[in-house]
Amino acid sequence: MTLLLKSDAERGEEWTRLLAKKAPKLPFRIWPDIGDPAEVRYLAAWIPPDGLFEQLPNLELLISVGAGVDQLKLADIPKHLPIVRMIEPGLVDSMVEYVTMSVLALHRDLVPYIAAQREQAWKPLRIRPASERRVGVLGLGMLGKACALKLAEFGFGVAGWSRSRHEVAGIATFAGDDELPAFLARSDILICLLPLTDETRGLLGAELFARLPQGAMIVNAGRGGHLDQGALLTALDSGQVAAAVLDVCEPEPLPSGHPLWNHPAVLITPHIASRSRSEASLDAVIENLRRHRAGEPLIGLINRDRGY
Ligand code: NDP
Ligand code: OXD
Repeated sequence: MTLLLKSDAERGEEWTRLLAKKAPKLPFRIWPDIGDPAEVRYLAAWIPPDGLFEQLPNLELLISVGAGVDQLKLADIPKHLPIVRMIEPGLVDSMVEYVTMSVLALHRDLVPYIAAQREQAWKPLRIRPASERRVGVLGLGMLGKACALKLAEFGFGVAGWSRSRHEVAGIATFAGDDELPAFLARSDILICLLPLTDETRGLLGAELFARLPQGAMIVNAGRGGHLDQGALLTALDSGQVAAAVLDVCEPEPLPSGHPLWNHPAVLITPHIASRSRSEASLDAVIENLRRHRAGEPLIGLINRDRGY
């Protein structure tokens, strides 16, 4: 009943140390040292190497070490294999911090102030109360809902959009493609926390920008593939979009010389909004292994047809 990890060296060292305390009887291997392939029942990975599934005839569970599963080639993963994603509180806390930081930076005019500082210009702008700014969160899942609730505490008018209808106290909720235009029309700051799927790829494009209020601002902490980067540059140049905070881009890293790097209205971070924390993610893995053995529902089980 071996657990095999395919990840970076840092996570490998931490899991080895923590498993010795938390689950000393669980056989644990770090790829490429897989031992007897027939013994491997559980695989935890970000991107499984090509051909690994064919090598592991008795694999029973695939665990994504991140919250997203878009990095997996779902079509190449044996159909019978359940896939779970990482659900742990640290991932949520870090994303709430990042999104709060970004929204406050945009709301409090940090982008023009950075530009003014470069010119040694002292240019105070009117402080706009949070109650005069409407924030929209694309995606009301584990991350989007927590961010929406935190932002509401500042007094922003917060709304969220999801595929199915949600009810969240203090948040205006919109569901499905039919309600997207109304949601966008009231989003002065738009945050993307959607999973990347066939349906959401390229959603942050020219058509969506045109539906936002003039001078809206964007935070993309989902995936680079959600954003049409060329359309963003056009919208920034026309003033339809006033500023953007991008934690993700396509490709990553953004190629040197790309016009987004030096755009005065764009803040870029290197996909650091959140990351699963070793101890809590290992606890989540151990709990899912227990559930799997006991035949109980798995936490974070993805629906392959939806792609998230
Ligand atoms: P969840 O699966 O919990 O939530 C996804 C949300 O998106 C749900 O509300 C879902 O609707 C909604 N959604 C999905 N597809 C559509 C659609 N076609 N139309 C409308 N709504 C849709 O995901 P998480 O909140 O855990 O994570 C979201 C994403 O954040 C991850 O997939 C990953 O890409 C990204 N991420 C980025 C990180 C970073 O560091 N930048 C770190 C971690 C995650 P419904 O509720 O109806 O199902
Ligand atoms: C994730 C990520 O999905 O790191 O966890 O982006």
